[in-house]
Amino acid sequence: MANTGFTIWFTGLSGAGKSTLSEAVQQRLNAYGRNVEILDGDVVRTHLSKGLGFSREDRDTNIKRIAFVCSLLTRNGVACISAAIAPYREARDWARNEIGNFVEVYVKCPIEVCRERDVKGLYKLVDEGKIKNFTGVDDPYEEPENPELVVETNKETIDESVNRIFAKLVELGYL
Ligand code: GGZ
Repeated sequence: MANTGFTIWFTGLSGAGKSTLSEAVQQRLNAYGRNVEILDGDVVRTHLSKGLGFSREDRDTNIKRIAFVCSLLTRNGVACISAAIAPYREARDWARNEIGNFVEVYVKCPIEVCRERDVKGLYKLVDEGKIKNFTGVDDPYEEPENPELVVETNKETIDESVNRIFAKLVELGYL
Protein backbone atom coordinates (compact mmCIF):
# COMPACT_ATOMS: atom_id res chain seq x y z
CA MET A 1 0.00 0.00 0.00
CA ALA A 2 1.22 3.52 -0.81
CA ASN A 3 2.52 5.68 2.01
CA THR A 4 0.17 8.28 3.43
CA GLY A 5 1.62 11.76 3.18
CA PHE A 6 1.40 14.13 6.12
CA THR A 7 2.92 17.38 7.32
CA ILE A 8 4.36 17.88 10.78
CA TRP A 9 3.89 21.60 11.31
CA PHE A 10 6.25 22.77 14.02
CA THR A 11 5.61 26.22 15.46
CA GLY A 12 7.45 28.07 18.19
CA LEU A 13 9.90 30.81 19.05
CA SER A 14 13.36 31.25 17.57
CA GLY A 15 15.64 28.94 19.54
CA ALA A 16 12.81 26.74 20.82
CA GLY A 17 14.28 23.73 18.98
CA LYS A 18 12.24 23.42 15.77
CA SER A 19 15.21 22.77 13.47
CA THR A 20 16.89 20.34 15.88
CA LEU A 21 13.68 18.38 16.30
CA SER A 22 13.04 18.39 12.55
CA GLU A 23 16.37 16.72 11.88
CA ALA A 24 15.85 14.18 14.65
CA VAL A 25 12.35 13.33 13.38
CA GLN A 26 13.67 13.15 9.80
CA GLN A 27 16.31 10.62 10.83
CA ARG A 28 13.77 8.50 12.63
CA LEU A 29 11.33 8.63 9.70
CA ASN A 30 14.11 7.75 7.25
CA ALA A 31 14.97 4.73 9.37
CA TYR A 32 11.27 3.84 9.17
CA GLY A 33 11.59 3.88 5.37
CA ARG A 34 9.87 7.20 4.72
CA ASN A 35 11.00 9.96 2.37
CA VAL A 36 11.13 13.22 4.27
CA GLU A 37 11.37 16.83 3.19
CA ILE A 38 12.06 19.62 5.69
CA LEU A 39 11.01 23.20 4.99
CA ASP A 40 12.95 25.21 7.53
CA GLY A 41 11.94 28.87 7.87
CA ASP A 42 15.51 30.02 7.94
CA VAL A 43 16.44 28.03 4.82
CA VAL A 44 13.23 28.84 2.93
CA ARG A 45 14.00 32.51 3.41
CA THR A 46 17.23 32.12 1.42
CA HIS A 47 15.39 30.59 -1.58
CA LEU A 48 11.61 30.44 -1.93
CA SER A 49 11.01 33.49 0.28
CA LYS A 50 14.16 35.45 -0.48
CA GLY A 51 13.51 39.17 -0.03
CA LEU A 52 10.65 38.80 2.43
CA GLY A 53 10.93 40.57 5.77
CA PHE A 54 9.20 40.13 9.10
CA SER A 55 6.07 42.27 8.83
CA ARG A 56 2.86 40.36 9.40
CA GLU A 57 2.17 40.47 5.68
CA ASP A 58 5.58 39.04 4.76
CA ARG A 59 5.42 36.37 7.45
CA ASP A 60 1.97 35.34 6.18
CA THR A 61 3.27 35.18 2.61
CA ASN A 62 6.20 33.06 3.79
CA ILE A 63 3.88 30.66 5.63
CA LYS A 64 1.53 30.38 2.66
CA ARG A 65 4.44 29.49 0.36
CA ILE A 66 5.67 26.84 2.78
CA ALA A 67 2.13 25.47 3.14
CA PHE A 68 1.73 25.34 -0.64
CA VAL A 69 4.89 23.26 -1.07
CA CYS A 70 3.91 21.03 1.86
CA SER A 71 0.49 20.42 0.29
CA LEU A 72 2.09 19.30 -2.99
CA LEU A 73 4.49 16.96 -1.20
CA THR A 74 1.90 15.66 1.24
CA ARG A 75 -0.53 14.65 -1.49
CA ASN A 76 2.30 12.66 -3.09
CA GLY A 77 2.98 10.56 -0.03
CA VAL A 78 5.95 12.50 1.36
CA ALA A 79 6.44 13.03 5.07
CA CYS A 80 6.85 16.76 5.20
CA ILE A 81 8.16 18.87 8.08
CA SER A 82 7.70 22.63 8.37
CA ALA A 83 10.01 24.37 10.83
CA ALA A 84 9.07 28.03 10.67
CA ILE A 85 8.05 30.22 13.60
CA ALA A 86 4.56 30.66 12.07
CA PRO A 87 3.55 33.12 14.78
CA TYR A 88 -0.01 33.82 13.61
CA ARG A 89 -2.88 31.46 14.34
CA GLU A 90 -4.78 32.50 11.24
CA ALA A 91 -1.88 31.59 8.92
CA ARG A 92 -1.39 28.25 10.67
CA ASP A 93 -5.10 27.50 10.27
CA TRP A 94 -4.82 28.45 6.61
CA ALA A 95 -1.97 25.93 6.28
CA ARG A 96 -4.02 23.28 8.10
CA ASN A 97 -6.84 23.76 5.63
CA GLU A 98 -4.56 23.76 2.59
CA ILE A 99 -2.60 20.67 3.56
CA GLY A 100 -5.14 18.30 5.07
CA ASN A 101 -3.03 15.68 6.84
CA PHE A 102 -1.71 18.25 9.26
CA VAL A 103 -0.05 17.61 12.59
CA GLU A 104 0.53 20.84 14.45
CA VAL A 105 3.27 20.49 17.05
CA TYR A 106 3.84 23.40 19.39
CA VAL A 107 7.54 23.48 20.25
CA LYS A 108 7.12 25.19 23.58
CA CYS A 109 9.99 26.79 25.41
CA PRO A 110 10.08 29.88 27.67
CA ILE A 111 11.65 32.84 25.93
CA GLU A 112 14.17 33.18 28.79
CA VAL A 113 15.51 29.72 27.88
CA CYS A 114 15.60 30.52 24.13
CA ARG A 115 17.41 33.70 25.03
CA GLU A 116 19.95 31.81 27.14
CA ARG A 117 20.54 29.28 24.35
CA ASP A 118 20.87 32.08 21.80
CA VAL A 119 22.21 29.58 19.26
CA LYS A 120 22.68 32.18 16.52
CA GLY A 121 23.36 35.22 18.70
CA LEU A 122 20.12 36.84 17.51
CA TYR A 123 18.73 37.66 20.96
CA LYS A 124 21.97 39.52 21.69
CA LEU A 125 21.44 41.57 18.51
CA VAL A 126 17.86 42.24 19.61
CA ASP A 127 19.12 43.50 22.99
CA GLU A 128 21.58 45.75 21.21
CA GLY A 129 18.69 47.18 19.19
CA LYS A 130 20.08 45.80 15.94
CA ILE A 131 17.05 43.62 15.14
CA LYS A 132 13.49 44.91 15.46
CA ASN A 133 10.16 43.09 15.37
CA PHE A 134 11.64 39.96 16.85
CA THR A 135 9.06 37.30 17.67
CA GLY A 136 8.33 37.06 21.38
CA VAL A 137 10.24 40.26 22.17
CA ASP A 138 8.59 43.12 20.27
CA ASP A 139 6.51 41.09 17.82
CA PRO A 140 3.63 38.72 18.60
CA TYR A 141 3.65 34.97 18.99
CA GLU A 142 0.15 33.53 19.20
CA GLU A 143 0.29 30.22 21.05
CA PRO A 144 -1.60 27.34 19.41
CA GLU A 145 -4.96 26.70 21.07
CA ASN A 146 -5.55 23.20 19.80
CA PRO A 147 -2.34 21.66 18.48
CA GLU A 148 -2.14 17.91 17.95
CA LEU A 149 0.85 17.92 20.31
CA VAL A 150 2.90 20.15 22.60
CA VAL A 151 6.55 19.32 23.20
CA GLU A 152 8.36 21.21 25.92
CA THR A 153 12.00 21.35 24.93
CA ASN A 154 13.18 22.72 28.27
CA LYS A 155 11.59 19.78 30.11
CA GLU A 156 12.04 16.75 27.86
CA THR A 157 14.96 15.32 25.88
CA ILE A 158 15.01 15.35 22.08
CA ASP A 159 14.51 11.57 22.13
CA GLU A 160 11.45 11.88 24.34
CA SER A 161 9.94 14.53 22.07
CA VAL A 162 10.64 12.43 18.97
CA ASN A 163 9.03 9.40 20.64
CA ARG A 164 5.92 11.40 21.47
CA ILE A 165 5.71 12.76 17.91
CA PHE A 166 6.01 9.22 16.56
CA ALA A 167 3.29 7.96 18.91
CA LYS A 168 1.02 10.76 17.68
CA LEU A 169 1.67 9.88 14.02
CA VAL A 170 0.77 6.26 14.75
CA GLU A 171 -2.34 7.32 16.68
CA LEU A 172 -3.46 9.47 13.74
CA GLY A 173 -2.94 6.58 11.32
CA TYR A 174 -0.10 8.18 9.33
CA LEU A 175 2.46 5.50 10.23
C1 GGZ B 1 11.87 36.24 14.22
C2 GGZ B 1 13.82 36.29 12.98
C3 GGZ B 1 13.69 37.67 12.86
C4 GGZ B 1 12.59 38.30 13.46
C5 GGZ B 1 15.49 37.07 11.79
N1 GGZ B 1 11.69 37.56 14.13
O1 GGZ B 1 15.92 30.94 14.83
P1 GGZ B 1 16.25 31.30 13.44
O2 GGZ B 1 16.54 32.85 13.30
O3 GGZ B 1 17.21 30.51 12.68
O4 GGZ B 1 14.92 31.34 12.69
C6 GGZ B 1 14.31 32.61 12.72
C7 GGZ B 1 14.02 32.95 11.31
C8 GGZ B 1 12.51 33.22 11.27
O5 GGZ B 1 12.03 32.91 10.04
P2 GGZ B 1 10.66 32.16 9.87
O6 GGZ B 1 10.47 32.02 8.41
O7 GGZ B 1 10.61 30.94 10.68
O8 GGZ B 1 9.61 33.22 10.47
S1 GGZ B 1 8.06 33.34 10.16
O9 GGZ B 1 7.45 32.01 10.33
O10 GGZ B 1 7.54 34.31 11.16
O11 GGZ B 1 7.89 33.83 8.78
C9 GGZ B 1 15.38 33.62 13.18
C10 GGZ B 1 15.50 34.62 12.06
O12 GGZ B 1 14.73 34.09 10.95
N2 GGZ B 1 14.94 35.93 12.31
N3 GGZ B 1 14.75 38.13 12.11
N4 GGZ B 1 12.43 39.63 13.38
N5 GGZ B 1 12.91 35.57 13.67
